[in-house]
Amino acid sequence: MSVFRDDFLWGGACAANQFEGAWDVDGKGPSVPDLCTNGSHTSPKWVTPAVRPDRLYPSHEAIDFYHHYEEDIALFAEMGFKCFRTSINWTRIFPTGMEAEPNEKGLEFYDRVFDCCKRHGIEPLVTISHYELPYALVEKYNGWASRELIGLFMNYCKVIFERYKDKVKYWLTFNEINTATMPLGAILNTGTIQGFEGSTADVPDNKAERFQALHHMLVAGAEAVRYAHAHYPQFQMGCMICFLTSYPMTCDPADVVANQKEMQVRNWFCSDVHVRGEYPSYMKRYLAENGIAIEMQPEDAAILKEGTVDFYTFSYYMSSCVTTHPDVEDVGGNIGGGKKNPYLKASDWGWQIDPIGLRYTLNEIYDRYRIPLMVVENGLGAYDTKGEDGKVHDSYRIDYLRSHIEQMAEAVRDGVDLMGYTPWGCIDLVSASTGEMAKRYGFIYVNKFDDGTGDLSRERKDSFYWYKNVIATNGEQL
Ligand code: BGP
Repeated sequence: MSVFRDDFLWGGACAANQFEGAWDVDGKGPSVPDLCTNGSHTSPKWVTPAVRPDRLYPSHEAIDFYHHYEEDIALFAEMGFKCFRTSINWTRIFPTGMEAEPNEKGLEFYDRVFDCCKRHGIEPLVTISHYELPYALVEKYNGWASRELIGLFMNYCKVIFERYKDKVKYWLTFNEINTATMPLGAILNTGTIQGFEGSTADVPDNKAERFQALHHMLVAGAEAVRYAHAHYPQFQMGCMICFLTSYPMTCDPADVVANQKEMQVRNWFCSDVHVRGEYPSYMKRYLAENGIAIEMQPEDAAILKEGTVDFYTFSYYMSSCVTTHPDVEDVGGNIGGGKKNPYLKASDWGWQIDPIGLRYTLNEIYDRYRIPLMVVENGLGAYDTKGEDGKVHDSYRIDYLRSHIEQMAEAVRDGVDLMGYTPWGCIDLVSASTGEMAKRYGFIYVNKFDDGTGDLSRERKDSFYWYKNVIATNGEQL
């Protein structure tokens, strides 16, 4: 007997800006990633306020899902997907984010995508905003630093809710909203990079501005949930957290508290607001000690309270350690860094692999909130090479996924209410952090390379057949 629910949502996850391509087709406007060049593990991407002819912008063609969606969704269906997590590109619907009327051609594209999912019996799970802020809003408002964005975001939400109300039931507000607690969130999420040109590693950090922008996003997300609940009772509204599990490096109580503080600000703050509907008490001290005074409007408290989510989703790739002791080695990779854990191995990009940490994390989140959970990103970014038979034999990816699913099963045995699992980049796509194609996650290989070449043809990797059997047996055969 499988430990997973009968209606467990097995599937995969992608994001519009990382796989659609067609960046200026059918009226689409530029979003922040369309102005990010390619980079690598060792050389960061650049942001340029205008497209430069001498640079390569990987989102512009990406893997051209825009023109391959039927073929790709058919491949997902062949694997037995029950669920497909994707996002809507805000700039396909409102090219600058500020138009009075939406772009009909953009709306039609997602009609086609969701209809295609439906034909294959695949449930869409839609992220409303996955690192796809209209660049015009950066230019005009310095992104989410301005409260104006709440209204503009709501215009967008109202249009897509009404248009897709019969096609989409599961929605997520902001992808990995909590990256805004870290400097890297300025590019990915808050868009507080007005006028900036240069390496993503050199974006000047303004912490107070970032937390103000994050406040606007939290209010906007809650307002979207509140509006959806009032108008579309059939919708299930979720949040999405980049869960960066960390452990105290030693049993020194000072390390334990340092880690607790890290976990609070990085991981729990945003979801405490999303799930419990108010700022947690520990944030008062953190904000005061960091000289941050968030401007709140009188109506914000009620919006946050009334806009709490129905389910909790998160990405999980890695873990790290926290210490107060000097001279402990940094992990050298990971989203947000951290200290190296001697018990763990790391991916080629230095992300520390920790399947047991997933069981631990699921238990921690479920104990805290008692609402259904879903792992909406997990996976191994790896260099894939083709064997002599011309196929990709990605046993390393299978090992990674198997060990994480085993730990999900343990968490379910522990009593966690787990709704589903959508591993990241189910088809190869552009990396969010480095802009590379070489960092591949997919069950499906795409012939597209970092120099922009490749015929975009799709091929099944070994993991494709393995995952198909995992789904067919509801996770019993791993
Ligand atoms: C998450 C993002 C995704 C995705 C994934 C893998 O943080 O939500 O957009 O890209 O990480 O990261 P990367 O592409 O940098 O390997």
